Amino acid sequence: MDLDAITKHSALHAKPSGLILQYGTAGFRTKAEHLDHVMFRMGLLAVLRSKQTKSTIGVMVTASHNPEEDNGVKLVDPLGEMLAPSWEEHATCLANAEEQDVQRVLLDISEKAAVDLQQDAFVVIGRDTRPSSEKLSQSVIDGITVSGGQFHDYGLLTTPQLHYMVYCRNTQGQYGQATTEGYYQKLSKAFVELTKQAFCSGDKCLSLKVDCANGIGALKLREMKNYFSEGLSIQLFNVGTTGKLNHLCGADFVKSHQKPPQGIEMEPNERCCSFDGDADRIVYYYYDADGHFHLIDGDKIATLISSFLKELLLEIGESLNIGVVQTAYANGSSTRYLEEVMKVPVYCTKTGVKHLHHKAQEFDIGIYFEANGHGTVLFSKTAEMKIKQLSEELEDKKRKAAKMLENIIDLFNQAAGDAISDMLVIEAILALKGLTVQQWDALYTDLPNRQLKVKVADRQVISTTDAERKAVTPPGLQEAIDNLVKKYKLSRAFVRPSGTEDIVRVYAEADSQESADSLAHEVSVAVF
Ligand code: NG1
Ligand code: ZN
Repeated sequence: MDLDAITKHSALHAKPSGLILQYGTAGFRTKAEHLDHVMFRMGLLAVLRSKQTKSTIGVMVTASHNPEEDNGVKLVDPLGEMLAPSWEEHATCLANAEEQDVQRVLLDISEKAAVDLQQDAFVVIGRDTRPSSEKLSQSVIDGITVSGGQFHDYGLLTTPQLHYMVYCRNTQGQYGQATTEGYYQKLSKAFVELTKQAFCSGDKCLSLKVDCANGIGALKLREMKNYFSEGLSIQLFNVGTTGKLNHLCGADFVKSHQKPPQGIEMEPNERCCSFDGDADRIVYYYYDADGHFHLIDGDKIATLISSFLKELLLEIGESLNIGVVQTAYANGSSTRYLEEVMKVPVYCTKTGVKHLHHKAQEFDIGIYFEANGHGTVLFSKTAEMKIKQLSEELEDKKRKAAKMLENIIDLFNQAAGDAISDMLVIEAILALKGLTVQQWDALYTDLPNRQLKVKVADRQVISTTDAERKAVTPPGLQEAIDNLVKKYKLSRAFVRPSGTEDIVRVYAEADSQESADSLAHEVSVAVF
């Protein structure tokens, strides 16, 4: 590494003085104009991580569901996973180093992480459709090239596609071809195979309206549509030609406002879904005949998928262990339904997919979803091999079930939560089971809930334990929350500092919407 060249280039991507940023739940995220130095430095860091792991590393330029003016960056580790926690710290140190310290911090990281600087480095880059993303990804490339790394720039990609590319490249093509073409082929082949069995294929039960949040999902879904044109009819809305990214639309808007996005025409009982700005989240919804809006969030998606997988496992007579992983934001009704009715073990982790993903890896089949619609299903190597073997050995109905499981494995993105892949799984399950959106929704009734954001001077004064369900500091806060919760029926509430915004999040649920609203409000006052 030519440290002098790095110093010279670094000056061209100068850090605004006094700016301190943290590698948070989903990397760095803030106003786009403050990110040039972070991008350059993440190019440098990706090279070090690649040298250390002797693998391809990914860099994704996106701020997901944040407003269009924001941007962000995260690194993707060799198996398509989120960056390891110790490297998140290195990322924060490097991003915040003053200009004259960049060289020293780089050498420090190399030493601490035992990076062999002679090793080759390869980095792949993807970006979302934000106006600022192209220039920012050029700064990442500048960081990579000046530190002697090789790179491939995929240009516009959904976040989960970039995760997929990294995974493919580090498993020598075993997982799939590391191209968008390879991604489309893998998923569409699995989808077409799976839905061949569906008794209602071809008619209107396989038609869906998709709100693309005016983001990258529109471009990619449009490309992909050609691969399964006969199996599923998709109509795209909010495709980015007129509207602003994530503005009054997208999965985050629909989930947090509990209302439909603008820019979509919905008929009663019609199945609709929304992606977020980088297409790693999905939620479903519909209007009933009385004009009531029904949201089907990540919890209900996890439930549908769990029940389908459990049925298939029963059919093939194999006792692979299933676990469902949620966060504190999971609706209490979903947890109860999964545990008591479906009898599947449920685990709660801290917010942020890296925590859920990690926990899900403990099972043969780990199903994880955040309530906001971010999730996927992971299959262990043992489970995958067993299912493959059974699909060759078994006969008739059992063989059919094993084949379905094989296709489901291919259809789920094993590297990250993926709106396109999840959508295809859900559509396939609904078709195979002959379920309408209303029947799916009726699995259980969500407890009324409310999420609020509270602006405080320093959100870090709040620390939590028990997978963020209990506040440890400031003193007295948890007692105050406990006392408020006692006033309502079927109630629960918690607070935690956001990892992506400078706010504290308040969550409350109770037996009625009024109660949930007023509990959330009272807890906000206790926080403030
Ligand atoms: P924060 O801001 O830490 O609550 C939000 C979401 C997470 C996750 C990340 C990353 C909620 C309550 N929080 O995190 O689930 O998706 O963004 O995008 O939805
Ligand atoms: Zn996202």
